[in-house]
Amino acid sequence: MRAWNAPDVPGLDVSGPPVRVHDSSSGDLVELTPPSGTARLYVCGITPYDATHMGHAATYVAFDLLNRAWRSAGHDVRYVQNVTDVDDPLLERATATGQDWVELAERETELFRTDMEALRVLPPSSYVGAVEAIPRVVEMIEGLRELGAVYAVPNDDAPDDYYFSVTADPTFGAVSGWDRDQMLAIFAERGGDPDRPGKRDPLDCLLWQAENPALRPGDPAWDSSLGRGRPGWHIECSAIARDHLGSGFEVQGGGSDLVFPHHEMSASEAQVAEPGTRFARAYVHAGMVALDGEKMSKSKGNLELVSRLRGNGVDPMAIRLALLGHHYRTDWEWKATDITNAVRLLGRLRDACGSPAGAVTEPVVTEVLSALADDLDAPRALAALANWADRTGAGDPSEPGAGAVISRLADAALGLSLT
Ligand code: 5CA
Ligand code: ZN
Repeated sequence: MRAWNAPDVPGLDVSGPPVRVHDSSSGDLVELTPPSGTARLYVCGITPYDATHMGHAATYVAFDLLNRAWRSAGHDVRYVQNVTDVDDPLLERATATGQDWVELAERETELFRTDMEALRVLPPSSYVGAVEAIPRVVEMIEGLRELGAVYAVPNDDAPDDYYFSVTADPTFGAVSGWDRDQMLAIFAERGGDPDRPGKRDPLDCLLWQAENPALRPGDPAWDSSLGRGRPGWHIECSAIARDHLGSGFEVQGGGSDLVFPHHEMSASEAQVAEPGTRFARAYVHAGMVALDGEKMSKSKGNLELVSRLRGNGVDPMAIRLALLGHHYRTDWEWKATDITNAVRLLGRLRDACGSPAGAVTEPVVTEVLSALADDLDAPRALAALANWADRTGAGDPSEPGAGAVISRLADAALGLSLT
């Protein structure tokens, strides 16, 4: 599937330090030096049934910082992102609103591309839809079946569904570190079906859902060796990541709502399919953005949309700046003042960058690159830029051409265009 256009990334005269990020699995900051020089990143993409909200944008901007920090440190980055272009929430929304599910998915994916481009988010090198990945998904399920990790669950008037047996993975639970009670409490809330009769373990997850016109009329289905049906959710990311990145890639990323079951299950499925390997070296999670006290979500409808702000004439760089003002791992509440403050800061930074001379830049470059390499600390990086702008605004003329250095830095490291 087509991604979006890449913004320019200016080269910097200095390299950034090695990058450390917080790994949910170990609970530690980990330094991930890619053995091949190429850092491999998989970030869970959207389910395209509604427009990009500030929570999605915050998550993709967070991983964009990682992409940029790795590049600043001298690595190439292979970045893969999926689009869950067939799944229950998408089909349910299409049915509820009388739209064709393919058109809905295409329209919302296109809006997402436009939003990402406006926010200067670097596109993935491979952007892969669930539908186009079905052959890989079926292949992977068949491989798991040969290894005894798959079983059929019968339906009344339809062919069997297929489930993944979590007990096939001795390390199941290692991504989230959750105990069974925690898992059971959350599983149903996040797409799981602990009470489905015929399952061997309530936590086993769906791999392949058989076509069932009596239960789900009008749902799409594809022919496969597993019968006519469609893929489950977790196997989608597992199969796409393995296909495009191999095993042991550096980072599996997404919002913290994906820690369990999604990242736990995707990792288990991959590790059972290829015994002795690790799916990802680290699992990195962005905090949840809330609105009116609750997680911003398409299903609840408490949203602030990137496209609405843009439509109201807000500079996309102010939106990006507002997101960067919060450390990616904290949960935070979206407020209109985030934008007013960001607009003001953007003006200060742009004014200072437009000055013929400004405060000395070398320590600012070092601080910004160090802050971002230290678990993507964008608020600390912004504080350094704001401080430089204040000193420049106060008439410190120590360095001719300082503004050009700072605007290159802000663009390369933070994706902020200040010109
Ligand atoms: N298609 C799946 C992932 S394979 C999915 O979760 N799609 S999504 O559209 O619901 O979310 C897209 C991304 O945005 C995911 O990484 C998710 O963790 C993140 N996300 C969703 N809501 C929020 C929020 N309120 N705050 C921060 N990130 C969020
Ligand atoms: Zn995913």
